[in-house]
Amino acid sequence: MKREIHAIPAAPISENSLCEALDLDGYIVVTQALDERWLVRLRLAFENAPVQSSGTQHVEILEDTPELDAWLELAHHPALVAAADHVLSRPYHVAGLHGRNPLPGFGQQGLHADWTRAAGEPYRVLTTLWMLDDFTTQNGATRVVPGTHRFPQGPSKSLAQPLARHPDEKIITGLAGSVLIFNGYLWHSGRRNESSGPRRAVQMGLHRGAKRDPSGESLSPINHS
Ligand SMILES: O=C(O)CCC(=O)C(=O)O
Repeated sequence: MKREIHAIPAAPISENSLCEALDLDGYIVVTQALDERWLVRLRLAFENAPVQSSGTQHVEILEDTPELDAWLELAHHPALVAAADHVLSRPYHVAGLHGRNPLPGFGQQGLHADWTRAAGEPYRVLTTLWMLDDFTTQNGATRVVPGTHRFPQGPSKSLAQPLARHPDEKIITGLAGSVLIFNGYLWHSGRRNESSGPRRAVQMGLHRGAKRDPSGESLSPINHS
């Protein structure tokens, strides 16, 4: 079947810069990764999800999710493929895919890494957040601590408290259609949505290695409420 790619091809970042940023900082934001048509298709799953008035909305992606192809196609996005080839090396596979929308007043998480690493182990996890709304300081844009993907451990217990702040943390803002791609060992977290609107994102994780279980690996390592 022919794939429909709606990425805007004028990539604002070269593959070299993307790889350098992933090595040095552990993350990269690719702007204009998705065009409006792709965004509209992805948002439909949020619109069809059960209504929720508090907490963080998690949208499960199932066979009958509207515009499922638009979700699955993200794994083939050129920016993601370049990042995954660099950080994970082939083969790798999608190990978690859902929609995430911290509702107004909710969404603050403690700093965490998505995976822990044994000494000398290669990087195993790449996490992506595809912005379906503009990510702003007000609506709970993700925070990251650059360079922490190189640390063997995740944040200390005290730093992992939701209200704790790291002196070097950076808030990743971006326009809808951007994607934040980061090494799964990077310390990061969602933030409280202080706006009155949504902050919808596709959260997709890739894991090093071939997919073992056709029904999909456990999503638990990449899920934090
Ligand atoms: O949505 C975000 O900003 C980050 C979410 C996250 O880090 C998580 O769910 O583990």
